[in-house]
Amino acid sequence: MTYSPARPISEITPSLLSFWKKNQDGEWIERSSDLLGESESVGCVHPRKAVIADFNNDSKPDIWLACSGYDAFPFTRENQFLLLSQSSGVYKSLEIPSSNIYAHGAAAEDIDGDGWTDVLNVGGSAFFYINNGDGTFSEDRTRILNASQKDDDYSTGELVDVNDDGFVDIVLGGGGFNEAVSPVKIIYNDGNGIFAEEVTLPISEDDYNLTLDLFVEQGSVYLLQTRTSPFNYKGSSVKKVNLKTMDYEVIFKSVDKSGYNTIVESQHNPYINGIPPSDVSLPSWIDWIVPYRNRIVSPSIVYALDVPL
Ligand SMILES: [Ca+2]
Ligand SMILES: [Ca+2]
Ligand SMILES: [Ca+2]
Repeated sequence: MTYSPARPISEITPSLLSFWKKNQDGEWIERSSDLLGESESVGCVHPRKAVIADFNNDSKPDIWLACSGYDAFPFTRENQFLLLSQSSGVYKSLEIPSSNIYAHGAAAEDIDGDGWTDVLNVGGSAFFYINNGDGTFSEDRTRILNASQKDDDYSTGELVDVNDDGFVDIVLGGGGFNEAVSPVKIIYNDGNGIFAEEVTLPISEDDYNLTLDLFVEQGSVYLLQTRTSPFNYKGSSVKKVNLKTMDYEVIFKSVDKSGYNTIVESQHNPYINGIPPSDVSLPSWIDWIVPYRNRIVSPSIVYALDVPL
């Protein structure tokens, strides 16, 4: 990103896209000139998540960017963005027309079974972009049936086969600033790409109730959450929800007692080389988590979250 939502909207500038490759010494080397034409290196203003999938079936990964636009009032929103592999060997950047939304999350799977990978969009409501197979996508709001979730404030989602029936299901998280309104939920695929049956996960009993990221692993949903009022975005916690019993346990928690994450309450050793921001008035939270070798890790050097599953 090249802009700051703390600056006036008149100073807004688009993100810059780049490719990096690890060399044999483990160093990251920029390789953008090999894969991006100069005119293709400009992305949307505020990319929030990059989803890797092959959207044009050429066996080369493509990148869908969930974009939210200027992330402060008046939240102007923007079109979603796609980097699509070309036969020339470089990527072409495409804006998805008429996709001017405040997207915070996305996930990719073939939902309608036609062989082309589709996109779940999450940002406020959740709906699909169905891949037409020619680099275009059609908005489809008919597949998630429960009207109650459509206008709620969801910000992250994944497509994963939670019940092992061979069809991906939707896991939605967010909560805005009221988890009771938009609780984390699983919406099951009926086998035809229609999502109707919903299961709601337990509401957090602490003030870490805004879900920023999640994944499903070994029969549990792992939720990365940050705090809301009055400690907005100060501190992070990870909850593990057992899908059989629906019990949850807090397996990681950073407690913000002086404006930033200095104190960690955990049985594990979650912060390695943890470096708090120098400006103690700033909020600080962990952006996202992934499972890796039976542990939960965060890519952030600052936080370096690392706890067992
Ligand atoms: Ca491709
Ligand atoms: Ca499809
Ligand atoms: Ca399923």
